[in-house]
Amino acid sequence: MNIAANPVVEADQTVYLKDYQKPVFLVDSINLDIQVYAEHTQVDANLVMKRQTEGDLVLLGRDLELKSISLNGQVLNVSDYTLDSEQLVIHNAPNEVILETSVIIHPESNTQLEGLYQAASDLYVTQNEPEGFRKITFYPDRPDVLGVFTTRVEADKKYPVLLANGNLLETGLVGEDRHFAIWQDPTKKPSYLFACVIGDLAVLKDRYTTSEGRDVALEIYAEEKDIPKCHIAMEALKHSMRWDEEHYGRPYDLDNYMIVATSAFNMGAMENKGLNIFNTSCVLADEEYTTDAAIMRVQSVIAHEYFHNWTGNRITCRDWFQLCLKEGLTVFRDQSFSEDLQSAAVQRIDDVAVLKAHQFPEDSGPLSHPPRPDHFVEINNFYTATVYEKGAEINRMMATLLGKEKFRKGTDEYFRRHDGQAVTVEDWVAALTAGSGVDLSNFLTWYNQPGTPKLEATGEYDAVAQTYRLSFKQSLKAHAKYPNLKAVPIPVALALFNAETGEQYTLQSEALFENGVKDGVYLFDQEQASIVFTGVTAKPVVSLLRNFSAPVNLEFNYSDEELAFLLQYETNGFNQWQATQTLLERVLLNDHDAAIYVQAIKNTLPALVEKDPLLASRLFDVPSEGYLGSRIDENYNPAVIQEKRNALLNTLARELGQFCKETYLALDPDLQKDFSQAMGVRALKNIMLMMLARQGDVEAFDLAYSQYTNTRNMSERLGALRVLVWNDALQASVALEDFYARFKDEALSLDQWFTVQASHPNATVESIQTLINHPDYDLGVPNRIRAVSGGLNSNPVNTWSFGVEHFVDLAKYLDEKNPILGSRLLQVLSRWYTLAEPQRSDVLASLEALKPQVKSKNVVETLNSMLSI
Ligand code: B3K
Ligand code: ZN
Repeated sequence: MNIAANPVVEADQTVYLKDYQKPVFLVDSINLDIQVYAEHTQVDANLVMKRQTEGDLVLLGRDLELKSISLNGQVLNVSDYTLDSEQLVIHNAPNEVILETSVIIHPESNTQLEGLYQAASDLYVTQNEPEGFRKITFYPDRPDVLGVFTTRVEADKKYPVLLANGNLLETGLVGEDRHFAIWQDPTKKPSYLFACVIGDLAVLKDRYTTSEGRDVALEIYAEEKDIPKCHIAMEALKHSMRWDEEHYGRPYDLDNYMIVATSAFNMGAMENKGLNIFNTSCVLADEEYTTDAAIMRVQSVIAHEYFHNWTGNRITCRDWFQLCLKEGLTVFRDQSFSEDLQSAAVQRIDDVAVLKAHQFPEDSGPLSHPPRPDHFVEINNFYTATVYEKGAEINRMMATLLGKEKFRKGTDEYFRRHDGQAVTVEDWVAALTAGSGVDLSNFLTWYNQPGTPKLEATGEYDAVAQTYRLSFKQSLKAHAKYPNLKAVPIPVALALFNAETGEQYTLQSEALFENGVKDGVYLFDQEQASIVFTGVTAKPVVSLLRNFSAPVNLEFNYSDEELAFLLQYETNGFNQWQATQTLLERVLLNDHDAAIYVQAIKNTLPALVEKDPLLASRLFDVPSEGYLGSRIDENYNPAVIQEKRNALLNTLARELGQFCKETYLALDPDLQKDFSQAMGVRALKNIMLMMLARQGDVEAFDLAYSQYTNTRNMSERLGALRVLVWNDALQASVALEDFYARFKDEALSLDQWFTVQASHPNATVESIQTLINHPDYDLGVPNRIRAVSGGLNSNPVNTWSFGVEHFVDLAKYLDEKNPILGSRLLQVLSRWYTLAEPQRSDVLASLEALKPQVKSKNVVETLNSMLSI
């Protein structure tokens, strides 16, 4: 049979970037009529299409029952087209086509959460990115086909809310029990941005006036009881709209913006044009029910989806290989937005911590791929930390190099050139180059090759000449699939400090990049190079990669004293934190003494607690067991890491005990001037409390229990609950019971109840099984699955023992029911090959045994990659 989809799908199902071909037909408009019934849904589509190039008319469709099809008014016979499980091909189609199809689909039994699916007894929603629309109707379901959508939705009146993208044109009744709504989206869009919602939901309304004077109706739809938890999201939405006008000159372009919350969702949220669909976890925010971290996440995801309106929707991707074009840029934009909401240093710390904990290990293991991959089997497997987070870092590097003004000129040029188009990473870099006047073309190398570069630096001080020479060398580990690795441009933001006075030098060097900012940025873009600073009057301490100016592994031969110096004197909060991390990593992995860290923290903390309590709290971050494990490439023994980390925590608890108690008792979140400060104080107090408990302070559990009881705030309550549960305190069970009774009808809070138990350091196969057997555990709700699995996985000793079976079983179960999630969860085991024997062989055997039992492209591709090490 002729399979002529674009890009070409080969027999082994791998799709290659090099095979990209323009669409044969474009769609001018599509009229959809979606009629929802209890046992099925009928979708009628009318597509007006024009030929662009020679070839067959290919419409993609999956799990569709074709009832009728006609072309330009003529009913087609089965001999006029070829239909298989993935597509419908019409040979010899004329140049202008009006195609009418009618299909039956089954959202009521769709557990994959892709296409149109029933998310709850009273709610139907869609998820079409990347390839879900083909599960709704036959369509050239690819991002470079942009059409005008008109959507009629019809359903029983027990679903009063009928939404689709764009403007509401008409509503009406159909007989006694049914009604309809017709929506039209004036903007041309690819099918992955189509959405509709049918349900019984309440709504929070507000308005926003854009910089152009457009009056926009804002609506957040959720369950009635959750509406009071939607105010923070609404404020964040308005804030994002203003922020994008001010920072990127991008106003909103429709008269309404709707957000719908559902708990049955595979990821955080989806940027459908004018009708975002969100996981409840990324909309609902209220200090009584959600933690501070969750509140920050809500704001950043609201911003992220809103920012997609320009970076993703108005300018979209030519093909799915370009995914990082929209995701990397939008993550960079939401990170910058969040830096304005709280301590900017802490936002950067948190973003880098995610990058290092997820993207670095991904990029050094069997799932490593370039931010823009050049082949895939299942695109859903490529919504990865590399595409998102490393993609964001590439944009950040270019922005750092250009400085604010030139970067803005570059993005202006991108929007000017490509509005309304489906483009590539090359187009983005070319527009930035043209707009800024700075040639950025060699940044394309970052997009095209995998791996985290190693950046080795050395420094030489010449006291007589008063010069300081910094030499750099970069290298990448060989990669079987990408043999021709090239040097990448690395912006190194740096500062020199006078080791005697602690003051920062004003940098003098001709090699610094002129980007209009005070701090120095050196663009290192060769395999080796050096830079000389003059006027360095005393031996300096150098601070490199300030604000983490490039996603590389830095090696510099610091002494512990120099790191302690940076902890105290560096004014860049991120590098202050980085110094603590490097120091502690040495204690943990190379048996250095912790005393230097303890002293430096004692010197630094008091003033910092006043200034930035959130940053102060982060300076207590002890690298997690998972992160430490990811730094070990062979003979990894999770139990040894756990033991060392516990020993360090015990030392810190002992050495800092008094300090922790005083800090805990002195701080009051209710006395802080704003949310960000209060959040910092809460974070710090929770850490102090954990330290006190570890130190064996008899009072610690009483303090924890009283914190648990005397608060309405979830961060405080959960922080206390964690201390009690993880330390098996006497009060643990009564607090757990209380928590359950309070929050049993609040799904997101109840997720926390599951997580706190699943993440108990001494969780066992039995304790996890008890959670899974709990009546509130539900394999149909991804958030609940993640609550337990994520908790379990926070203790690698558990992940790599009884956790292996847990994750393998989940992948097997979800393979058919929800392969996107199944594949994602299986990835937890991707670094199995680094384990010491006999664990390594045991895990390998479990993975091999899974192979014949799974079928989905998602799980199979992930498993094959994991095993091809
Ligand atoms: N674009 C969506 C992700 C869709 C994932 C499909 N598996 C969310 C986001 O990045 O905003
Ligand atoms: Zn996104």
